[in-house]
Amino acid sequence: MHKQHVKGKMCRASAAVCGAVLAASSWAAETAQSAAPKINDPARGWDSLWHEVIVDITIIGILFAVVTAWFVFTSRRTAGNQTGASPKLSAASAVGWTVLPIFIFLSIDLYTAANGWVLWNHYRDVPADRLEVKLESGMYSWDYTYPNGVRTQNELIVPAGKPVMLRMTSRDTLHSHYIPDFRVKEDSMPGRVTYLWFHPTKPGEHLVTCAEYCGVMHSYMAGRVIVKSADEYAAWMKREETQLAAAGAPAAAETGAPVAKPAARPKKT
Ligand SMILES: [Cu+2]
Repeated sequence: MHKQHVKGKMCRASAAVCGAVLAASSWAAETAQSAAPKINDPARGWDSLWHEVIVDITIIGILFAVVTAWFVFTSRRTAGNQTGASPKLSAASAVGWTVLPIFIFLSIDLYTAANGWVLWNHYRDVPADRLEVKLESGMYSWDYTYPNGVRTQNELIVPAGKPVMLRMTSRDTLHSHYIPDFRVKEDSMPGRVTYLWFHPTKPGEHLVTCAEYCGVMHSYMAGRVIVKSADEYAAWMKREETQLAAAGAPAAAETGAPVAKPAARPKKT
């Protein structure tokens, strides 16, 4: 009995110690995490805003349906020769019936719009630690140039876990680089540099398509984002670099990127 009691005490004591250690380690982990720059992935923000809007309009839709049904039911004609006798509305209640719904629905709209502005800032705020690729679009292909001069066409190969930024321009007409899975779409146009960024987190393949009518072959202007694991990406890039060197291509600095003008830098990077 005594032994059990002592054992119980020890258990409680060690649980307290364990708890303290766990709390300390989670605090340390949180501190380390907050030290690393936080990535505000717009794709997640886009999804939650979309979800919010769907919930809002569903609730509003049900509310309106119920109120309408109630009016239809309570104001129905109950006798064959019955004539309408609507109650007189005072000026105060007329104003109330107008102002209150406006106030409620406008506040919902403004709240959603404010969240939209926050999300827009996330779309424009590119993480400093990123892979930057230049894109020149043209009728009808997507031409990517990596910082070391490696080029690909219609296939953007990127490592998982690193934000990717595209600096885009066009050699002919207006195109729009759209990656539905990452919820990003941005025009590319001649004489101007635009940008977009996304955060691939796991290996996989994603469709790229042109979202701006650019000519008769517009619908064939499809490509892919291929997300590889960091190791596979490094191996692929090494092979490409070797091939580039073997082909005797001049260094990246000489070939220049397809973008001739200095790219407009997004603020806060
Ligand atoms: Cu196009």
